[in-house]
Amino acid sequence: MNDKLALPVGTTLDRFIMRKQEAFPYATGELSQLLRDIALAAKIVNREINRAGLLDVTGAYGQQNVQGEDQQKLDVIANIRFIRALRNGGEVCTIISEEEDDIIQTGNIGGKYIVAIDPLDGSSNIDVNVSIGTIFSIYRRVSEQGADGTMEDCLQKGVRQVAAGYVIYGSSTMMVYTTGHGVNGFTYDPSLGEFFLSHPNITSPETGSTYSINEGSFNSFPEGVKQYVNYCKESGYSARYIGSLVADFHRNLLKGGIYIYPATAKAPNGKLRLMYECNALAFIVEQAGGKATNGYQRIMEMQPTELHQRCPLIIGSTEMVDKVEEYLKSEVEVG
Ligand code: P6P
Repeated sequence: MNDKLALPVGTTLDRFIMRKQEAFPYATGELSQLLRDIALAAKIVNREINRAGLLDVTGAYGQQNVQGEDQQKLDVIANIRFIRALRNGGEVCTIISEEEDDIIQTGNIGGKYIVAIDPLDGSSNIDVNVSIGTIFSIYRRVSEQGADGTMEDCLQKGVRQVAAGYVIYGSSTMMVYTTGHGVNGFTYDPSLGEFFLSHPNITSPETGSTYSINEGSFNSFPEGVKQYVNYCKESGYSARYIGSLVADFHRNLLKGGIYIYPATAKAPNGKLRLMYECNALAFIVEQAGGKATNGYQRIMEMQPTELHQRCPLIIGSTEMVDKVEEYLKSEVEVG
C-alpha cells in the first residue's frame, strides 16, 4: 500500500489516519494518536465557541498574553483544552502556545513530539461571529526521550515539521492538515461528533485574483508591497480581508489568492508569529502547491531564535507570491 492511497469522501478522520498510517510500515502510531488528540480538543473548543453567545464566555478575559494582547475568554478556554488534550494524550513532551510566555512541559518525558499552537487565532472576532481558527505545528523532539523537552527541541526550522494543520470554526467547522504527503480537509458533523473527509488532496491554484492585506497600514508598507497592492488594483483583483488569518488563508488555499502581513510601522517585524502561525500554514500551502515567504526567504527555512518571534508573511498562490518578491527585489536593487 502506498501513500497515494485514495480514500473516499465521507471517510472518518479516525479511519483516514489509521489507513494512512498503514501506508508506513514502520509507523508506530504515536503521531496518529497525536492527531486524534488534536481533533478531540477541536471538537470541545468547537462546542464552546458555538455556545459563546449563550454562555458568559465572550468578551475579554481581563488579562493580556505574552504578546500584550487582551486575552478573550475563549482564548483562555481553548488554550486550556488543547494543553489538557495534549498532556492527557501522552505523545507530546513540550508545548509552545501563543497564550503562554514560556514552553509548557506536559510531564510526558517519553513523548516524542513537540507541538506549537495558536489555540484560537482571530479571537477578537468571536463577539461579532466571524470565523476564527486554531493553528498547530508538530515536530519530533531532537533531545533524548526520558526528560522534559528542551529549547532546542522547540526552536526548529519549519522544514522539520512532521505535521501541521488548522481548524476553522466557520459556517462549518473543518480540520485541514498535512503530514508531508498532501493536504486533506475534514468537515465536522456535530450531530455525529465526527470529522468526515470532505476535501481530499487539496491543491491550491497557481494564481488567483484575490488579495488579503490590511490596507489601513498602506502608508507604512515596504515600497515593494505598496507597488504590489497597486498592481492588484490595476489588475482588477478583489480585496478580501476578514481580519482572521485562518479564514483568509483557507479561502485563498481553495480558490487561489494571496495573504500578506508585511512589516508596518506598528509591527516592524510583521504581526504574525513564526512558530505557531507562519510555519504551520507554510507547510500546508507548500504541500498544496503554493508558496510562503517573508518576502526574501522561504518561511520554513527561517531559523527561529525566540518562541514568540514575529515575521512578515506573504503566503498563497505561487505566481502571486513570486510577483510580490519581484517588487521587493527590485526595491532592494533600486535602493
Ligand atoms: P490587523 C488576528 O489578531 C490576527 O492575528 C490574524 O488572524 C489576522 O489576519 C490579523 O491578526 C489581523 O491583524 O492588524 O489587520 O487587525
